[in-house]
Amino acid sequence: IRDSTVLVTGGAGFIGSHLVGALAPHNEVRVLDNFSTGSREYLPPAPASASVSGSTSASASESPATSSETADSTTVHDNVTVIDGDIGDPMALQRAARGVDLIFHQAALVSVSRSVDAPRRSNETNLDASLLVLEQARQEDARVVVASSAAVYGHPDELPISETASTDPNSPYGIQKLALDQYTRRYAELYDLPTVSLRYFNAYGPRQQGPYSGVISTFLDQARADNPITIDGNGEQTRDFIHVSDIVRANLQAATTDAVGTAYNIGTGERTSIRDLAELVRDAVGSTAPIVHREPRPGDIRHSGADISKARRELEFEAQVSLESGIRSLVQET
Ligand code: UD2
Repeated sequence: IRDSTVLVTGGAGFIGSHLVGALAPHNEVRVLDNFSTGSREYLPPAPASASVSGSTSASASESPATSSETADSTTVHDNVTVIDGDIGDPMALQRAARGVDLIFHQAALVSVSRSVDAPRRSNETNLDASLLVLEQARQEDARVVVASSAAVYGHPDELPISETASTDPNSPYGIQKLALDQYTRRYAELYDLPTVSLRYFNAYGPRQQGPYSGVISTFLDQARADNPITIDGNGEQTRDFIHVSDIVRANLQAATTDAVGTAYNIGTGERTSIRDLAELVRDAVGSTAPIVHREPRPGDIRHSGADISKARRELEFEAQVSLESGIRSLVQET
């Protein structure tokens, strides 16, 4: 997409920041992030002569600078304005969304286990505040692309999992994403808003960090430190791992598609066992770390893999990065 004014909620986070990087060259981008897990370092760097705060841009951007700069918003790049605030704060959200054509809603509390420990707290962000984002999109008459999750399916009743499989989430996180996913769909119908919901399978790539970061970054850290690679259970469980650059491409497709008002599985269509993954990562690093087995994770989903035919057909999206090359580039670039 080009010459649009775009809001990315969670734009300083793992997936959001990659999306901002792809959008910034050709669009005016707003980032709304509370920096709870995101980082300014993930945002595109300011050109050498640009100011880092205040209202002056060093050079004329493609689209006119319409953002009203205040004390808590900063220009980090000619085309990127950062609002340090919470999606649950209506004032911050309103300011960030003013005049936008398009919203990518990536902000969330992504930890499934935290949602189990504190369901109301995660519901506040993942559902209540997300509903504010949808309402803001309605206000601005903006298209909205929402980050949903394979977590909506819970233990799947079919493989590969199609969008019509039963949805029976087994965590508060999954319940929240399912409710958001359904709101997103119904906003298209009830308010004639172009909305798209993307059900991400297991995302991985640079900047996925922290205690809830996912098995690939955990294994990579372990392999690099020559620490034991910790497989939960027998390692025969499988996942559909999708590289963040493919997730970004799916979002860009969703930004222009006519096939709105619906949810798409965003995966590769390939399943990999955790045991194979451990070996892949160890080999890519050239590590001699031992592989050890722990107790299986309680409530762990056994197998997960996307049926990608709907995304291929209607969204014209297909993942391009194989797990092997995704892991290789992760090892080389980070
Ligand atoms: C993913 C998503 C989650 C939700 C869920 C839906 C991530 C990070 N999380 O959870 O947000 O959408 O899917 O079903 O993408 N494992 C090990 N050793 C480790 C860490 C993990 O064996 O050190 C195993 C773990 O037991 C599981 C698999 O690896 O079988 C994947 O774990 P994960 O936490 O990366 O992601 P998942 O599928 O639980």
